[in-house]
Amino acid sequence: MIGTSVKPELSLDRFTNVEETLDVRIGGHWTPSYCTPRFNIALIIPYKDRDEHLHLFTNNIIRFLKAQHIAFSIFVIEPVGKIMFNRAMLMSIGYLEAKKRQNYDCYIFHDVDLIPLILQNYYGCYDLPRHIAVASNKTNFKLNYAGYFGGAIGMTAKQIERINGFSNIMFGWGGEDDDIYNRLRKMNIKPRRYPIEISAYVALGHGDDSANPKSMDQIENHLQFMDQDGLNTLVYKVNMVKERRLFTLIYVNIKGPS
Ligand code: NGS
Repeated sequence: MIGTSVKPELSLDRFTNVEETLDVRIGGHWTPSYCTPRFNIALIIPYKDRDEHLHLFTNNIIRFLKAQHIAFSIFVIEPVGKIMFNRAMLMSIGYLEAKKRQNYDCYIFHDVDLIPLILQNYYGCYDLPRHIAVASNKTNFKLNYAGYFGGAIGMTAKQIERINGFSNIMFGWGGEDDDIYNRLRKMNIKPRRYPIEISAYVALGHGDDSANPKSMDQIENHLQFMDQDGLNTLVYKVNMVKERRLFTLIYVNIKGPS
């Protein structure tokens, strides 16, 4: 798969029909009325300060999931206050908060700046965790590296619990996805990918986030502590829940460096 390259059309125009979102229930829930959906998914977006992307993303993904006849709820998890972004921790929180509301078949963790291009990239979960956003224009439609597990991933509750969720200690950009991959590998679980031709994305792109200076060290050294850093040590407080038209926004208080 590494080295193959496809170049789909990058036009976003076809995704901007807001009418398509009108029958979504407040809070961002939808179920097809004409069939029994194969999956009911929670789409979880770790988020901070990306209004424009969020607008574009939700309008696109809703249209996309509807075309796949998948029932969905969209949760946006945002930390309160000036705090370094901790993507993995927000993902764990999103998982717990979604699960509190309903037992979803599949939890999909998604960057807000990635738009799927190919409808065959089915947003469901299987017996193995999935790396869903395999390649984008940012990497010239190539897989970054063999163990790349970033952008968008899909896991069942059982698969998430098996690795104790995600790390709480990785503040700043980078490495948390590598850590998730390592957690899975440590449990002898090998995630799966669709071919790049199917799992291609447009990356909307953004300014540089501050990188996590400790990521390499954390990835290398803390795997052995996987059962001491994750869902079982997660501390947060829900500050406010806002049911927006296209998604449920959950503001959370977490502690960490600013
Ligand atoms: C690696 C990061 C990953 C990141 C990946 C892709 O270097 O978290 O780049 O980046 N690992 C570390 O920093 C240890 S991307 O192509 O999206 O810019 O996902």
